Amino acid sequence: MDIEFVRSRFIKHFDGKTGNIYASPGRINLIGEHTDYNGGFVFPGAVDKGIMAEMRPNGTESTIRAYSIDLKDRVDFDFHDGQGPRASWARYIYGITLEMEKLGVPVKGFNIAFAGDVPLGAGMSSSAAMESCFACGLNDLFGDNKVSKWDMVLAGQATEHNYCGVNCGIMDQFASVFGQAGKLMRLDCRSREFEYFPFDPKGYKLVLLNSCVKHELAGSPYNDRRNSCENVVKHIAAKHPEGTFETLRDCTWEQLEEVRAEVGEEDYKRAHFVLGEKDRVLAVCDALVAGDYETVGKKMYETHEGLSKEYEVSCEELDFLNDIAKECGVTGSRIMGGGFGGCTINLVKDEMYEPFIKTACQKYYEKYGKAPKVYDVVISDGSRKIC
Ligand code: GAF
Repeated sequence: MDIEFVRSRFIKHFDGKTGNIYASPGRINLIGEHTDYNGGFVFPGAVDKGIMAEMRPNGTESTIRAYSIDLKDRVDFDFHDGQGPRASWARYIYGITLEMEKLGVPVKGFNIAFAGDVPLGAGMSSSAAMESCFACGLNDLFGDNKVSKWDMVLAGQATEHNYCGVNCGIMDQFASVFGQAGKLMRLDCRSREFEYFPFDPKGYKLVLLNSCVKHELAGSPYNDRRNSCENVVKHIAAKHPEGTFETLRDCTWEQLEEVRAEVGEEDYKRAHFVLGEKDRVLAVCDALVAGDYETVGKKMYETHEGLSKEYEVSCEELDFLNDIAKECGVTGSRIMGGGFGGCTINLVKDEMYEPFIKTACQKYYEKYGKAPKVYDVVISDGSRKIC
């Protein structure tokens, strides 16, 4: 992303003065989908696409003057007025400001202009990139950088819950804040312990194919999926008063079978996927350590199948891209992120890369009248101050 471009817009739209520039990335996730809010494991990494913001205190008590460079939209609001702005992009600024204030940061009014190159609605978490970028800026400008990285992750998640209507887990904000170049991270979402995994699969590439079906989690059945999982946990807990059951992480296959009839087939299927996915992430970690990419790929296909048939967060276009990957002999392929549109993530042997991309683009175009967008994955650093 171009620093000079963001700076020129900041200067033009405000009082001619410059501020500080901050950047935060979007993310990929190798495996471990919809496991974060179930206390399971995820395997994300930050990417080289994200959000860049220039920010500067403006001398007011609580007026935010915000400009979205990409949307060419300006919104001014008082973050203490109790309502906040209507524009959905500005609600991320509003929400994170209040959440950082709750953490003790004495935020005052500020000007902000921001732009992004992480594709919107592609399942690469442009929203977490915004939250963590703004949190990083507020922490630096008003908080002496005293707020910890984990608190910024949680502030981003709380922004989604409290101001944007998405009951998400912590994977996206975590990846955006903690990302490191060349490394994926295995996060245990229950204990919040994590480990960096250098990721340089010799002879393979990771590539995303964007179906260009725009995924939108707000108001989507994403929250329903989470409710289904919580319902299953409630039933299992009621049957086992002797145990502690907070999330599906605490539940076994046998316990799930015990409540199958009570919870109904739909909630059963959702939980069944989550238990399988929890195991798959661990299997992929072992396979990566052993350099066994065939197993990594096999697990990715299994995840796709589960997300499509059990969790039901796929769509025709994503299934089509997955089928093409299979036909081409691609090592692994699956829906990435929340689903309902967005990208597939593909683990492809170097020699298969060109023919796969060519075939996928051609066939997708023939069927849907548009080519999927292709993004080569470059694992990059997390939130940071640029200057
Ligand atoms: C979205 C959410 F924001 C994440 O918390 C996670 O649940 C993901 O969907 C699915 O793995 O990106």
